Amino acid sequence: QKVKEESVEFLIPSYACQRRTSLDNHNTNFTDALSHLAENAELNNEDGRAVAFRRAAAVLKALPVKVTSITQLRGLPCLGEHSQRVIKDVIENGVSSEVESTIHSERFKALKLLTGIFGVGAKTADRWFKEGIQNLTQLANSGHDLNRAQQAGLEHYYDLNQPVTKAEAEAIGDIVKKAVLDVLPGSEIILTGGFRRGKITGHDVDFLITHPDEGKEVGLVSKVVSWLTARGLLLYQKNTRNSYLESEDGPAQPPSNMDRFERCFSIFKLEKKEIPNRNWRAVRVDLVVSPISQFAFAVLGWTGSKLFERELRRWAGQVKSMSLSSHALYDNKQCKYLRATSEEEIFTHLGLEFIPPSERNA
Ligand code: 8DG
Ligand code: MN
Ligand code: MN
Repeated sequence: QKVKEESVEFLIPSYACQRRTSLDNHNTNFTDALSHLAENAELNNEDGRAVAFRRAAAVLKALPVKVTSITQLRGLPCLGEHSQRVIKDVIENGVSSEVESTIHSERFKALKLLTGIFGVGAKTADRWFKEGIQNLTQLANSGHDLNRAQQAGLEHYYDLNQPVTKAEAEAIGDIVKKAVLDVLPGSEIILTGGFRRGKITGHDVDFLITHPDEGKEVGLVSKVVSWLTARGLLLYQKNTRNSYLESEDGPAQPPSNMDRFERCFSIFKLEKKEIPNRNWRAVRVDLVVSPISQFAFAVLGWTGSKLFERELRRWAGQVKSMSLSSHALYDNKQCKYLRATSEEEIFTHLGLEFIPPSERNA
């Protein structure tokens, strides 16, 4: 499958995990349009449609040139009729009328605003919208009982919708690292998520923690959370303990793509001297602890992008008859787990060329 640019042809394989996608996107006009439609589909709980738009956008992100003519798209994978129509509209008119009417609709605007509250998903937002709630004031006046996460989300709405910078992520990293080493010397901590892929801002900060002696890491999340709480550094935290169990006859299948690591979804209080009157801002932080034996899988699973992860699992299942999770890789033909101590080894098991984190921005 090829795209023609003058006499040059580029090979674009169909799974996002088979190709390199840097942050250098030459087709933002198209990928933004398709991402809006994907987002709209997600808000409508139309998962299949959403993934189709995400895959189409990812193909355009991987192209080394800016698309200027529909004929360049011939032979490219993952571009369905609907996506092609949107791209054609953007080429011919600068914008897609479908995208424009979608993002300016009351429904889209309200659902986006409401799901922008930490703790509020598409289903909740849709229920509220149907009750006539379209903004934060209406929500606050509605008399709805908000759960603890949503209360914190509403309280820190502004901060949590401000991008987190790399410098802020590193500042939080220094503090969390201190906490981790204080409660369990010898632990290792790495920054995962978008920052590991080279993004300069993010919606949160993702940390993965382990310890070289298997088993020592058990209970680490709660100890780190206590350390941070004692110093007034957490505005909210929800702790989940490890619930992953390898069974004899195959990998434990977590529901959807949620893994079962010991983890904490938190809102961090980051000191910022330059913010007047307050001297701090709120930042979403995810802490995940993995046993060393699963660490390579955890690193791969928490580095993203979300679509890249999804494509890795689809490749594993459809092409290799394997099940990949953030805990393990299981070969359904050989009926055994395939061990790995590095991301490179996992790609090799999967029969894929190694794609470094900075090229996983699908
Ligand atoms: P951003 O924060 O900069 O906006 O982007 P990101 O870092 O890529 O997104 P993210 O929402 O923070 O997710 C980071 C990675 O973590 C992504 O690949 C998906 C993965 N992830 C979750 N939740 C879970 C989960 O419950 N299990 C597993 N295995 N991965 C998860 O976000
Ligand atoms: Mn993130
Ligand atoms: Mn995250």
